[in-house]
Amino acid sequence: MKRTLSVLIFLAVVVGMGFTADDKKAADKGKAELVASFEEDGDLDSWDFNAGAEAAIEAKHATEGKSAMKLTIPENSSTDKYAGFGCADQKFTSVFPEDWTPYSELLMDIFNESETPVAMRVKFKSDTHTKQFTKDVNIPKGKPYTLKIKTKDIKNVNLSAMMYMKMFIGQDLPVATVLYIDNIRLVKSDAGAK
Ligand SMILES: [Ca+2]
Repeated sequence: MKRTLSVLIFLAVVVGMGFTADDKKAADKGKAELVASFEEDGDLDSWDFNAGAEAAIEAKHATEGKSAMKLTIPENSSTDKYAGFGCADQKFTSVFPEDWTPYSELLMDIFNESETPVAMRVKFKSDTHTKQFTKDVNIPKGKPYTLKIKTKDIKNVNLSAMMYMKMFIGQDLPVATVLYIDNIRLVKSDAGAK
């Protein structure tokens, strides 16, 4: 009898822990606000692609919904090292909130399908392009990867007046690079959620 009770208590604890983990997961998900999921061709209209970069919606490497954006960056002739994607001004505000102060982190799921890791730069601007900050990032090859940029690490820009984000290569690429990008989201900070 005593042993049965112990087993029951043990099970209750395990089940209780299970619920706790699920609750935490749900809470974490609730704190992330979806910015872009790239589900249909029209979703590309809010973005600019330049210096030879091309984008398409494909049902591959999706981490949110059914599709992701396939971004192809051509091998570089060194005439333009800024091939990539991004959005500014009205396009920016159609995708992102202008005020990033309630958020702690920008997340973006990326699958780098090329043979090598790729070094990229992410540039942010605020206050009608007068303030800017560039962060270097390295995208590993051949595995699901989540790019995470903490808003507190975005220096020298006014987080309450954001109006530009661009992700581009800052190097010559010997071969074309293919990235699948999905589930761009902003995570609410604990302070902002209270
Ligand atoms: Ca998606």
